[in-house]
Amino acid sequence: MKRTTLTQYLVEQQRKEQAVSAEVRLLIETVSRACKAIGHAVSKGALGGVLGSLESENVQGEVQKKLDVLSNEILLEANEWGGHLAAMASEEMETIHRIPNRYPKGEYLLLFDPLDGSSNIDVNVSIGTIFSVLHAPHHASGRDVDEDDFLQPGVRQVAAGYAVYGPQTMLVLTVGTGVMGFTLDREMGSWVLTDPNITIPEQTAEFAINMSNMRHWEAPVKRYIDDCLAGASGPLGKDYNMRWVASMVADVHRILTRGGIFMYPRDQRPSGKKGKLRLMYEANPMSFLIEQAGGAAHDGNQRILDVQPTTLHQRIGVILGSKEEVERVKRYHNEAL
Ligand code: P6P
Repeated sequence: MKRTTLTQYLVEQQRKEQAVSAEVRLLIETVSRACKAIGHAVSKGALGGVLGSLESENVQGEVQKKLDVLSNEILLEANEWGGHLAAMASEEMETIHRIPNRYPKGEYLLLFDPLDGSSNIDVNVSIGTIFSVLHAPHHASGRDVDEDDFLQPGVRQVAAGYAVYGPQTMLVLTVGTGVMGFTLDREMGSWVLTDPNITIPEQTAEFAINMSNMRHWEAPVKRYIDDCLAGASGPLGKDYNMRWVASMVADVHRILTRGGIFMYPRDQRPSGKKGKLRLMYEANPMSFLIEQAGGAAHDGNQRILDVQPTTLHQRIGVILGSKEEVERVKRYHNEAL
């Protein structure tokens, strides 16, 4: 049976729908190759001497895992020379990484969380790479790119996706014309289109949240989870199941595959007032994918993709997934105003 590869899909998107430029096609193919290399390093585990933590901390103040730093380096090195980017930003780097002068510069910006779910690396649970592509606004002006050029609302993303390193290694991608899932054929080394036009069921009976934070939640979140826990005899009239992998890529992949609602809301702790997850390279790419698959993504106040960023590493509350459930949580927030 003829199988469509990532390259063929991107060429068709470039030719038929003008959905991607030649530069974006090259960028996505380069990122997908880097994800293959990251997945290979991850799969070696202890045999590759890459497990465990370093003495260093990242800009988030989180202890860096060896694989975090390795994954970041793989993405930087893969994308520096291609001529498609002006700069990159990463969860693992305090400031932006400009393309060195020895290479040509392009008109796009690449943002990534090189290895999300780090707390799961050493316990062999699925983790992933999240990426987001923006236009570089400075390009036309000829001035040097700076951090402010990255601070664009998520609605301006050109492309977004993730690789999930699990029982299968998959790449899930949108260029604004739907969500496509590719499975890595390890023998051929190619990404094969196995899940075309992924859509999320509007309804669900499965929620994902870290319940140990319950005492810190704001009232609307507590009300919603209480309603879910009340089951069929409660206001929602059905029994709910709960899942929490504590790896955003794995939780979002499950929701794209079978529906559900994912919640990492802001809470009442000083450290949680803005949420835990990062807007630019976690919430925005995942929200783009979720909306392209027919779901919704909200921060408790507004649509995540409409949020105007103010800093590169800012955090945000995240409520995303099956549209009907996200709308319900949004309604509970509005009723609490
Ligand atoms: P908690 C992983 O560290 C991460 O950034 C996301 O991938 C995940 O959804 C969340 O944090 C898990 O957080 O507090 O449950 O460990």
